Amino acid sequence: MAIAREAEPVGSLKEVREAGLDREDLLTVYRNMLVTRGVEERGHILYRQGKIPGSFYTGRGNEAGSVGVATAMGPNDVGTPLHRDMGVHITRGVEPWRIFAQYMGRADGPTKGRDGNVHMADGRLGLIAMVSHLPAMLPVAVGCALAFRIREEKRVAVGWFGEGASARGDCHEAMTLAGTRRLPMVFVCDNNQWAYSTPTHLEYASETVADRAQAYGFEGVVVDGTDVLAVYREARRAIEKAREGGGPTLIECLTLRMEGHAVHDDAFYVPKEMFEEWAKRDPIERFRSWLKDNADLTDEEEDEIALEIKKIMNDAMKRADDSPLPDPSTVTEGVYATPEDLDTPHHK
Ligand SMILES: Cc1ncc(C[n+]2csc(CCOP(=O)(O)OP(=O)(O)O)c2C)c(N)n1
Ligand SMILES: [Mg+2]
Repeated sequence: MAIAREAEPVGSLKEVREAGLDREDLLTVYRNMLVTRGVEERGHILYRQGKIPGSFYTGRGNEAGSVGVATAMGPNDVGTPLHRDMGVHITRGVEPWRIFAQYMGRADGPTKGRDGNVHMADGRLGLIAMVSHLPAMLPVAVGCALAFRIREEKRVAVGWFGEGASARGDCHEAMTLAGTRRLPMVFVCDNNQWAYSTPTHLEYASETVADRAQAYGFEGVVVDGTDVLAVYREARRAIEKAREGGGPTLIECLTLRMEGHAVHDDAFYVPKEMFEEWAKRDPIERFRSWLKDNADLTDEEEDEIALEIKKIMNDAMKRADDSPLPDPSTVTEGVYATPEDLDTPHHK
């Protein structure tokens, strides 16, 4: 039997209000999920057009996990999102055209054309860009949490990791330090049931990843990663608990990776039935029907939002395409931070 708590689904609008979201917030969450998917769907088009150098990664199926957690973060909190967490960038306010520019290696992407992939973040929005080595960003996030503790700031660090990456030593080190020092840290496991072609039973021997939290001295919770409201509620609880000195939480968001590991992988090793089963639990479809049943989302409103997103995507694609490739003479710029780069609320 699992040790970690299993999160309850969020039922009514009343419960959602108690968790801190009004109707306008709910529609913002819905928009952010649609933009997240829209960006990645357009990314596929750019890839097929030969406009994306290198590979292309998406987080299809993880829109609720990424948007739900980011919605619960405070403005001065810090996060280290990974390759399945586009929704974090979108929710924190990265404009879609800058992501398309990033995909295409253009000068207006967050890395100013230094990288054509998801190793990106806008530091002004409290996000730190990932490196490929997984889960190397967890110790970085824990370091932020330690800094907040030392400076006596009421801020929280959120670190993401995959269930496959949880097998590595840096995950253990990060959780040990966060647990022993009771740091203001929230660990979010994007458990999409595959680490490339490795299934979960070959990744960890416990029933859930969140079961490990108890051994590190903090709470573990498993949440349905296709239910954006349940994710939000658990993330908010964990973040506010950490802010008030209650120590870390490990939230495991259970989903299925709905595409290959990256665009070069057709996921032939994932049973067809598994895709069919999880397709019925599409996070955006689930939230849309919840909004209709519980928050009076009308057909007109839905069409209006869909049109709005389509326009954002079209304008963003065009604006990104107009962005130039970086000037080679600037290649050494951005290697080290300037005093101006560090003059943000997140670096104070
Ligand atoms: C230390 C390290 N080893 C191997 C890799 C190659 N690699 C990239 S993604 C990946 C699978 C990761 O699986 P998981 O942590 O479950 O994340 P997911 O991609 O499923 O979101 C691997 C093995 C890497 N990036 N870093
Ligand atoms: Mg995985």
